Parts: sequence; C-alpha cells; structure tokens
Amino acid sequence: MMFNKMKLWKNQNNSSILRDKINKIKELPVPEHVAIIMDGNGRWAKKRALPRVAGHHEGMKVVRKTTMLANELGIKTLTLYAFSTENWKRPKNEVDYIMKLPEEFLGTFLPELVENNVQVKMIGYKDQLPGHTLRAIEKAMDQTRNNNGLVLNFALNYGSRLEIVDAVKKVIIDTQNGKLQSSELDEQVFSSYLMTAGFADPDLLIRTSGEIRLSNFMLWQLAYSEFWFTDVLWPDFSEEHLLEAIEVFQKRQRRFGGI
Ligand code: V0D
Repeated sequence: MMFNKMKLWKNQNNSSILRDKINKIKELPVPEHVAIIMDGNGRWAKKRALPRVAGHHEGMKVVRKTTMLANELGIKTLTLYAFSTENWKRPKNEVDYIMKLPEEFLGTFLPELVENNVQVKMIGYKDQLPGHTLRAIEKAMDQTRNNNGLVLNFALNYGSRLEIVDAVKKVIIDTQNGKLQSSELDEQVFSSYLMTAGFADPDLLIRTSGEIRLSNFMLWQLAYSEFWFTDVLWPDFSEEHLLEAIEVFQKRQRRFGGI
C-alpha cells in the first residue's frame, strides 16, 4: 500500500495538492465501474503537426496513469473504449500501428499491473484481431487472472448494436435448445448474454474530446449511468480530470440521495 502511494507521488511530481484531492474523494463513495471513451488522440497530434499515430502513442501513456489512479481510488472496474468495430475503416498504417499498442503497453506495464493487483480483461470481437495483438492480451489476462484489485477492461473491436443482435441470436438458440424458457427472459437474464456478462453496469461514463454522443458504446449498459463530457483531448487527460469527473458524480449522487 505504502509502495503504491510512493509511486503515485513520484508519478505526479510529488503533488500534495493532488494527494489531498484524492483523500477528499475517498471520503465519499466512488463509482464502482467507470467507463471511458478515449477520444481526441488524432486531433491532439494534428494540433502539434505530428502523425495521428503519435497521438495514439501518447494516449497509451494516459491509459497507464488513469489505471493507476483508478486503482488507488478503489474503483472496481475501469472499462476503456480502445477500438470500435468502425475503426477498421481508418488508413491501414494507422490500424496496423494501433494493433501494436497492446503489446507495447503490456511489454512495458504488465509487471506494474501484476505488482498492483490489477486484473486485465477484454470485451469485443476477438476473431478479427491480429494474432500478435490477441496473444499479448490473452497472456496478460492469464497472468492477472487471480488478481483481485482493479479490473482493467479493454473494449476492443467492440460495437454495442452488434453485441445486442448477437445476444438476441444466442437467446433464440437457447430457447430452441430448451436451455431457456421465453417466459424466463427478463432484463437480468438478457444482460447475461451480452459481452459484459458478469460486469456491473458502469456508474459513470467519461468521454473526452468534446463529442456529446455514445458512438455505439455500451448502449444497454449505460441506461442508468451518469455522463461526464469534457473538451480535453485524451492525451491531455490528467489525474485532475478524473478526480473532477468523480467529484461531479459524487455531487450528483448526493443530490439524488437528498430528495
Ligand atoms: C489508441 C487511446 C492501450 C485510444 C489509448 C488495439 C487509442 C491508446 C491498449 C491496450 C490503444 C489494449 C489491451 C491491452 C493492453 C493495452 C490499447 C488499443 C488502442 C486498440 F490488454 N492503449 N491502446 N489498445 N490506444
């Protein structure tokens, strides 16, 4: 525990202001499941006259910082939208580069994730992912299987409408098999057919980069979630921003509880 704190201090330039904010946030209930649409990496690069992939690389570093703070705060699940089923339409060189990021990320940070008791998981369509990408992620999932700290859940080649259609297909098959009576189907049972089976619904959705839309992300699961949008581009997203989002969440919860 002390080791974690020391590291956080070091990463954050020994900011005691941040330490105070973290402690204040931890006095109230924190969201159990936070989901983030990590948007604005390409725009971040363009603003600096850099190739788009430089933005994705910078964004990867922010994944690490965000993960460590989420773990420190006692958030149980952090779902990060890293690649959508629509993202294959991007230029091949960009897609190829992005598909190397899990290996680079895990090659550098997997020991740190293990050390900090983080469990790596993934939702999305695995079949279309390059073998090298999938192998790196599966190795990480395997090595962190028994960790019981933060669940770091990557949404990768994920699309929510297709997820729902596929769930309906599985429901139909199970009713035909006799495994499921149609009278038994309710919201909870249906949820168990989604890729997020076993996960609680997100309490808080964060989207960076100024777009105020869901873009086919967790349509079913976000039905009752609080939303927090910011113009900040993902590579500029800092600990301060995550703390601000959680602070807003806590204020909204308090108002709701007060009625
Ligand atoms: C690019 C911003 C880490 C969003 C973050 C393949 C766009 C950086 C991962 C990662 C991506 C995925 C799985 C895993 C470990 C790390 C990642 C993708 C894109 C899509 F087990 N960053 N990152 N994956 N970007």
